[in-house]
Amino acid sequence: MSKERYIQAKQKWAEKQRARGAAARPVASADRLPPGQKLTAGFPVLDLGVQPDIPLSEWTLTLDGLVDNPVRLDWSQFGALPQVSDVSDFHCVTTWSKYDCQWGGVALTTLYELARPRPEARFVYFASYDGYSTNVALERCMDDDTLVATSFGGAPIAREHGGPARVIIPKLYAWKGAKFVKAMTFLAEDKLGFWEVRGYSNTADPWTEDRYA
Ligand SMILES: Nc1nc2c(c(=O)[nH]1)N[C@H]1C(S)=C(S)[C@@H](COP(=O)(O)O)O[C@H]1N2
Ligand SMILES: [Mo]
Repeated sequence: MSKERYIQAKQKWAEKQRARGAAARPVASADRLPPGQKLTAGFPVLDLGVQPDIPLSEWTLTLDGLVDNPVRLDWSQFGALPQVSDVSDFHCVTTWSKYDCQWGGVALTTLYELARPRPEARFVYFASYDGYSTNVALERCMDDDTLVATSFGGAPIAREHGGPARVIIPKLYAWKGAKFVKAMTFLAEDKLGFWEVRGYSNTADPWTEDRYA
């Protein structure tokens, strides 16, 4: 990934956090409902039929692959990293969208900085406690609205929505955001995740209705 993109993302984060001040104010995206989507007031649950129960004392997040500093963070180490909050819209490929989701957690750029991926790392593969996986190009997820979230609406993320921690990548269809996230592996070559091997688009852009491969 280019240094420039990474620096850009961090700068945008700083601007957002500064603009927001102590009380989090919603910062909505300029374009709202992507083509073919319907707004929902609720919050549907999509999973593989398993909602793993992970006690915080057993939770870890592993950052590995092509990195100079592989780490396994426990809950308190994760909580000691700089925390950010962000408000974003959520688009599921099954055509529902939810506006103004207020997420709190650690920016992906912070985890990137900690693990120090080597220059040849261009993809990240997310693995979850329920056996789910998904993959994203670093160019698409090292951005100012992308985080490993541990809170939603100011409260810990409910188990059904992927707690203790889930990935949020607002600009991609929501299957690219792993609930119950357990590991992020940095790779030189792309490796398809659970839905990607089952016919869903690898790029997953809601704005171009990039739903299926
Ligand atoms: N671990 C895991 N993450 C997952 C999924 C899953 O089944 N398991 N489903 C994905 C899909 S298809 C969507 S739309 C969102 C749903 O998040 P929600 O259940 O909080 O609405 O999580 C994504 N991340
Ligand atoms: Mo989805």
